Amino acid sequence: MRGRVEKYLNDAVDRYGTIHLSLIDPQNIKPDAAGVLARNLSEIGSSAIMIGGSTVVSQLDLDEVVKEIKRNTDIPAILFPNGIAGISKHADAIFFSTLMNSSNPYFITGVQALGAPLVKRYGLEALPMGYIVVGSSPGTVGFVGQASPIPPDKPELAAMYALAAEYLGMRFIYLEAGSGSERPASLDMIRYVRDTVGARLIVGGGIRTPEQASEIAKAGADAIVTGNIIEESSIENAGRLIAGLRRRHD
Ligand code: 1GP
Repeated sequence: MRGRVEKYLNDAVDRYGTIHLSLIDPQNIKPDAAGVLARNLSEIGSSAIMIGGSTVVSQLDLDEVVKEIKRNTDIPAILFPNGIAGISKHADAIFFSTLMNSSNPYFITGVQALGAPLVKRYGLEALPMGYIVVGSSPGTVGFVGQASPIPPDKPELAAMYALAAEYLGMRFIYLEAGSGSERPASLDMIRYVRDTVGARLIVGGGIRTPEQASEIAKAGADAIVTGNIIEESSIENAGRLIAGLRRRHD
């Protein structure tokens, strides 16, 4: 069943070709600053705010950050949880993910079973996602999630996992190279996955420049996620990146 946020995301992809999603880690920012940042990101054309991080442990901190984001913007606030602490009742939706290539069942179905009743109780829209960790330097997410990252030169393996996720009913596939990764997912891998599945394809991790974003869009991504460039450099950088994506489509 497709809800309001999923329809919004699909409409945005139809309209802009490739959309931009902003990732805010609630551990790296104060609630007030998160609200201002989210407002600015929405003004420069980011389509939604994702909130999460691989090491989030405080649901209280998360709640405050999500509340301020909701107070300051109209674009959807979508949880991008690392576990139970990543669930907030103040958000609009949750990327309800399974870490497809983890070697630990906890990250494949265990934490999902624990979190599902809470998602229901809070009335969060669940966006079913196959989350695939890729590349040679996935960093924290690869370590914490006990993933066997898919090597950049094995695009067919990423496509196999993506296809399995799609057959399992997931409507979103996320190719995750890891926050702050040296390199984003390889273009060959993105193209291979794009040619294999019809699900919405989200690519994130290590994307820093408009040129990289443009190439990734050309390779077939429906959505590009940036986290570090929003937190570390200026918002103008994200603005240039989004403007580049829009120009591609016009
Ligand atoms: C991490 O893919 C996201 O989960 C974003 O990565 O912080 O490198 O932009 P960056």
